[in-house]
Amino acid sequence: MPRGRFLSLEGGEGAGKSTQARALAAALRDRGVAAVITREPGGSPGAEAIRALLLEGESGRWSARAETLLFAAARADHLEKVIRPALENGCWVICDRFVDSTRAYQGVAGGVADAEVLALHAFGSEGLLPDRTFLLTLPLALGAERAARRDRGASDRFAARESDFHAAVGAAFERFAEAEPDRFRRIDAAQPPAAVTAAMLAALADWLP
Ligand code: T5A
Repeated sequence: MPRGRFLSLEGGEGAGKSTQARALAAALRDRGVAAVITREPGGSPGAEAIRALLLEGESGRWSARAETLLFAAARADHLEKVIRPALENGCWVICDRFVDSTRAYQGVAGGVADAEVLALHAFGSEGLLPDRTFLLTLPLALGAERAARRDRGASDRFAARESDFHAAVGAAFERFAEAEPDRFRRIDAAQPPAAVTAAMLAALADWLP
């Protein structure tokens, strides 16, 4: 059984990652590819319990270092219980956020060194990286507007942060994409949903049956 492909979707708040994870999975299944959708933080029962700790409560509930440890622990469980078994069964895994989110949010925007984030990833998740990462790009204001419309004013600990924080996150993702052009594909997420999905499929053409 050939190993499945591991795809991650990254980007700022409201970029459309969850919408596109669903649409991409449906498009892959239409092409006969077995695809599993999952998300971070969360994706396994243990990691979903950690998700609640991370997303609920006061914005200053955890330091960036404590958050980094919690995300790494959640990811280790998610990888062991869900992602690796699916890949070994030949399924493609579409993950809504992965370690690049920790590098951007806790790392660049939160002040934790990238080397420390990656060292924890090496320990917790054996350093596994996605085979391909789609960076969904759109202006911050448009993402915030989409998320606000969806959430009707309610926001979690991260979405509630200042616009400077979100600008730092966006700039960090851009730098990661520039540094790893083999893994990353930038996708214009300001387009209508079907056009975004088509762009991702085009960026997978080399692997599609
Ligand atoms: N986090 C996460 C870290 O700090 N470190 C980490 O290591 C990890 C893994 C997770 C939070 O945790 C932080 C980052 C996050 O702040 P979450 O609740 O899981 O939070 O949510 P997010 O991943 O942030 O997802 P978002 O809330 O930003 O939304 P999505 O998934 O990007 O967007 P989506 O698909 O829900 O779409 C938003 C709205 O826009 C519409 C949708 O219908 C929806 O209403 N929409 C579009 N409208 C017009 N055109 C399009 N192309 C559209 N696509 C979607």
